[in-house]
Amino acid sequence: MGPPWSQERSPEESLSTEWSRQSTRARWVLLAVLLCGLLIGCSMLWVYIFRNCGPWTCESPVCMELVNHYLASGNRSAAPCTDFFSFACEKANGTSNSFQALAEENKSRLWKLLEAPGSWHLESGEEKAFQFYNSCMDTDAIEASGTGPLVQIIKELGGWNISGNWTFFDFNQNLRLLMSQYGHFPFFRAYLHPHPAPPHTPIIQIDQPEFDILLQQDQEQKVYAQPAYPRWMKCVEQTGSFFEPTLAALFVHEAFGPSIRSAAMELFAEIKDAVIVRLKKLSWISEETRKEALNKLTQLQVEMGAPKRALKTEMAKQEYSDIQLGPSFLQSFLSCVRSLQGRKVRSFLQPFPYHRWQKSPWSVSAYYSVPDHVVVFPAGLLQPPFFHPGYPRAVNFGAVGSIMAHKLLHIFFQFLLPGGCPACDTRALQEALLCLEHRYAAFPLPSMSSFNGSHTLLENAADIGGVAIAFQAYRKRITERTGELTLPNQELSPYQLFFRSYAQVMCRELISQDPQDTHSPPRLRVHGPLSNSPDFAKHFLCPSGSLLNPSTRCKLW
Ligand SMILES: *[C@@H]1O[C@H](CO)[C@@H](O)[C@H](O)[C@H]1NC(C)=O
Ligand SMILES: *[C@@H]1O[C@H](CO)[C@@H](O)[C@H](O)[C@H]1NC(C)=O
Ligand SMILES: *[C@@H]1O[C@H](CO)[C@@H](O)[C@H](O)[C@H]1NC(C)=O
Ligand SMILES: *[C@@H]1O[C@H](CO)[C@@H](O)[C@H](O)[C@H]1NC(C)=O
Ligand SMILES: *[C@@H]1O[C@H](CO)[C@@H](O)[C@H](O)[C@H]1NC(C)=O
Ligand SMILES: CC(=O)N[C@H]1CO[C@H](CO)[C@@H](O)[C@@H]1O
Repeated sequence: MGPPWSQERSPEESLSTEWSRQSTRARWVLLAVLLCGLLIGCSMLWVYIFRNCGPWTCESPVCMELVNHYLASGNRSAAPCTDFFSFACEKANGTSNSFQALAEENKSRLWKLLEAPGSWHLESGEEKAFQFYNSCMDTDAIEASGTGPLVQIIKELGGWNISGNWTFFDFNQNLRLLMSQYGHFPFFRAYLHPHPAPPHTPIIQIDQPEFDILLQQDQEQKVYAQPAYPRWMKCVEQTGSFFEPTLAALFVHEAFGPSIRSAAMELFAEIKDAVIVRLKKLSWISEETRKEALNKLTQLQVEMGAPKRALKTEMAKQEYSDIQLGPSFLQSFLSCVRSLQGRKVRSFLQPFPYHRWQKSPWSVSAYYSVPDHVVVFPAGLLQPPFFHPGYPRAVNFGAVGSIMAHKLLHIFFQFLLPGGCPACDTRALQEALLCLEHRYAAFPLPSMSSFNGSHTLLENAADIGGVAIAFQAYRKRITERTGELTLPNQELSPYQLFFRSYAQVMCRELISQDPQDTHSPPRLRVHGPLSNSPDFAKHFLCPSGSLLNPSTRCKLW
């Protein structure tokens, strides 16, 4: 008896089994060959598609608008490896100014909202914003009321002999009137604001009036010095400052919906991760400082788009109950001044919010607040042509991603200062910083001899790190998820588009450099970081030794 698994077979049986076994094997081989062929064919087709058709171009309306914007800015005959700034920013009749354009565009967005209140369900408080705006725009009525409203105020303040009666004025009485009713402090300046350090107790600061420089007004006048500054812009700005909660809510509703906000938060998270990766690889930092830096990064708060109160429209109702509009525009204006002043004072009596925004949600400047340890990205910045969820990712990472990374690096400025990190490898750090200084000093700046680069080292460091980190985040994103898009009619690969959109943000004509400006002139803010990026040189095929592909690079981040 054999083992149970051995069975006797007849010769025929055994023959047919042998044949069927052979034919099965042949079938398997055939199938394998077919599968292999199919696989090879598919992958060849895939490669072919990718080489010839991919990446897909984005032809949606937002992308086409961006393409037009890019085509209108930049000189495509300029050589990217020697003059990327002209390549991206210079056009036949001057240099485009991205931030100014964005700021103006978004004011015009508020303008449209104020011009067409019909589509809004208005609460009684919000209506006042529109009424104020309309009376500001009604120049005929302002002209028609003549000097009457002004003379009235002059009388109230004791008169002036051109107004007829000149009453002997009571100094204290007048001072009280001026300060309480007109928000004006003739002999000294009094400021009420939170102490810069936690717990931010309100403090009163008294100062002489001579040294009072209205920085904001000064800047705006500079910006609008050449073209006529239209009345609507003045009225939008005034309405914006008196009725900020309402306009903030309208702007957010119009331009910063939940999908934009979540796309911006997602981008921020990826940039922050990339900063952490960099930090872990920094060679000059000591272990203890690295830990401290990582800690700071995890504790950082971010405010995206608008302060939380701007999203709650109910607040606007009571805020303006003390505003009396009319009968003249001047009286409305003064009532608004008083109301705003009262609101500011009252806000100091309330529990402190985590962070008090220093900008309006429609403004275009992001900032990092050292005392509150918070980074703020206003909704006005997260708009086309800097950001849109429907853009190719290269655009969002290159433009707003670089800004986000730049702002995050502000957190580490303290370590770069002399003596800021005694435990670090100070020699390596100083070497990197010196390298940066030399790199920036070597760039030609023909039209601008007055520029002194001694204040710009830290911002240059943040520019260089910002681009490098945003690029790293973008590359990670590209390898993790496919489906990369680029723009039509640009002949730019996604990686090239990344650098193009970074430069676009920096476009600005340099009329005169403020000696106190801590940023480099725009051309340097493009050429400095790009010349330090081996990826830029690689993707634009820059010959080694060309301006933007130097033989050595500074190793700071
Ligand atoms: C564009 O760049 C080319 C090459 O640098 C230059 O010759 C040309 O004048 C530039 N065109 C404009 C409008 O600046
Ligand atoms: C510059 O040219 C563009 C079109 O190329 C035009 O739209 C724009 O108004 C011009 N700007 C000035 C200041 O001439
Ligand atoms: C106004 O008062 C000043 C000084 O009190 C005097 O010199 C001036 O002549 C007066 N002007 C008129 C128009 O009365
Ligand atoms: C000056 O004041 C007197 C009394 O206060 C008043 O009757 C008179 O109308 C005033 N004159 C002018 C020109 O305002
Ligand atoms: C730049 O400014 C620094 C101090 O702010 C000064 O020491 C230096 O001499 C200046 N350099 C030039 C070229 O003006
Ligand atoms: C620069 C720019 O155009 N930004 C946006 C600001 O708001 C307007 C709407 O009026 C948008 O069309 C723009 O894209």
